[in-house]
Amino acid sequence: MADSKEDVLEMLRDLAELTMLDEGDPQSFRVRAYESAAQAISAQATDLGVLTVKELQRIDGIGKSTAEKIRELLETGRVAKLEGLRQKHPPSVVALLRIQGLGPKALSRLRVELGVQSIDDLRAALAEHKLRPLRGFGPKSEEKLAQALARHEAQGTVGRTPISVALPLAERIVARLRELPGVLHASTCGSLRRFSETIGDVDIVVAAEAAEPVMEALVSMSLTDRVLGRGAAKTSVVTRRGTQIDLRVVAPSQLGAALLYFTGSKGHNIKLRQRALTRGLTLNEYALSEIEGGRVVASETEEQIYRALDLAFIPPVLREDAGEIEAAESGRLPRSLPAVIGDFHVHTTVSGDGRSPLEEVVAAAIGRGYRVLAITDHAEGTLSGVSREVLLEQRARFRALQSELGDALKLLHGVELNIGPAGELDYDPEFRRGFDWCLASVHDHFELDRAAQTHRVVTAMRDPSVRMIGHLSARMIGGRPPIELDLEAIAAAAAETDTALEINGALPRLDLSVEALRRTGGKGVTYVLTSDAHRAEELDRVRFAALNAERAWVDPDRVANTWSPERLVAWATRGS
Ligand code: DGT
Ligand code: CA
Ligand code: CA
Ligand code: ZN
Repeated sequence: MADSKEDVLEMLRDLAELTMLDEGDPQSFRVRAYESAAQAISAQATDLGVLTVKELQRIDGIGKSTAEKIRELLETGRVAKLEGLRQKHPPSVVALLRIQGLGPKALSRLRVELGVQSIDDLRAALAEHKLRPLRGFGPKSEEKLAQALARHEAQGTVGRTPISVALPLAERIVARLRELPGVLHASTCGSLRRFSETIGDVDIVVAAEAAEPVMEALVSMSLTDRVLGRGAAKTSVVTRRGTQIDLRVVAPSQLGAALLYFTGSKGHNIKLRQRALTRGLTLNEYALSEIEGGRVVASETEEQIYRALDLAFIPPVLREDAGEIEAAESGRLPRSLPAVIGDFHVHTTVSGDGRSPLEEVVAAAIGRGYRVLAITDHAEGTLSGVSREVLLEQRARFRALQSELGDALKLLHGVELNIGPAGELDYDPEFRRGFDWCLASVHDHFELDRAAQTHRVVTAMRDPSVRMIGHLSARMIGGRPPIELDLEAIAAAAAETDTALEINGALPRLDLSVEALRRTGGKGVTYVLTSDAHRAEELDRVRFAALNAERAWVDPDRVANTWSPERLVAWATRGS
């Protein structure tokens, strides 16, 4: 049964996406109606379940037909309109939309005229040059699409679910399973617990006395499309959006062994098992036990198992068989990151796409125990950007707010500048100097070559006002590929100019990536974890930035916003 706001939001987003495919038009009236309804719902604090159609309609941005669909979902767990659209546009077709430059209109023609229903179909059609003869396509756009498909496939995300989709989905399922009677523990395992960028399938481990009711609960969730397989303690289902969920239910006494096994990675597991063998032990998903006689040595918690293997506890994000076992053996695991005490990339309603006013963001930052907060709305060069006047007016409110706050929280009046194709920045040097904190990011011209991209970013770094580069690669996981960059040159310029590189915690971005962090690490670069929040609740995304940093073995001393408040403020303000 559907009972949460998240279900309604997912329904509205699916309706928007599938209607766009159906009508071949991202700007259609209906698509925008669903999108604005989703925005309105996400801002609602009330329990939707108690609202009637009439009351729902009173919410700004929700019309009659959307209100009826929300009631239909809440009462029946299904929406007929959506079911129909899903029949017409299966997940394999929706997946094609993630290819850059393939919009709903072109996609619809490829389906009708060439029968393209999946990435495999598209690859075959391109290989046989079937797009050329189509009116409005031709050899040029055929080649462009072939390149876009190659880039899409090179990201290794085809057939995998981006973490931005998988994590909220898994958290919803886990939250519901936790509420079931008899369930003592439920958590995600596999690549999701290791915080991989993309997920092959979602693994969930539950500890309960009886497996059947837990498996039944998953099968009957409204997000479940079909059951792939079912055993005594294991069930696999596929969601309506095409993501596979593997659920295992284990006895509470075996929870640690199960979590360890199903978290993986496979390489990590194999190394652990070899280590066990040299100690006369065997390790499987039930327990660590003695080979002779079978006495169980440890099984209840992961900590106990690591300890029995003479290892320090290894955090899930490090379990990639990248030297972590050797490091755990000799006490050289990276130190975990201290608490984050400030954020340096945060938007308010002053940005066209910001949703929370300044006061709310500040209150949320104080609630998180922050000591420093830079507010960085968009400069005029971006679509959601604003004029000098608006920023100056914001600065005046800012100074007033600061004097009310006293020493509790140091506010920095900042801005997110746009980096032009040749490294140009918004406004003029003097206006930029008036800010306490400027970050600069790439938001367009993704097609430039490596030398040009590197040049534009390094040029921005050399501007005296720029203290940090935002989402360096501008990638969207599973969508837009990263821009091409010479990371060695970027790291050198960042260290030389003392320009920080952001670790952006928005799940679709996670930018710098783990790979880019590894390649720029150890070169004197300072990193800053940020949320890039567009609403106050999103400040919490900084924890994803921290996980990404830990996954990349980043040295905590290189992460500025985990320093002491004195050191951080002195660095951020250059002592002024
Ligand atoms: P994914 O789903 O492709 O994103 O990656 P994982 O790591 O979630 O892989 P998955 O779902 O196939 O399996 C979940 C965990 O189960 C994996 O991380 C480790 C464990 N596992 C799976 N197959 C094997 C195996 O053949 N040997 C060992 N030792 N462990 C395995
Ligand atoms: Ca998995
Ligand atoms: Ca799996
Ligand atoms: Zn931003």
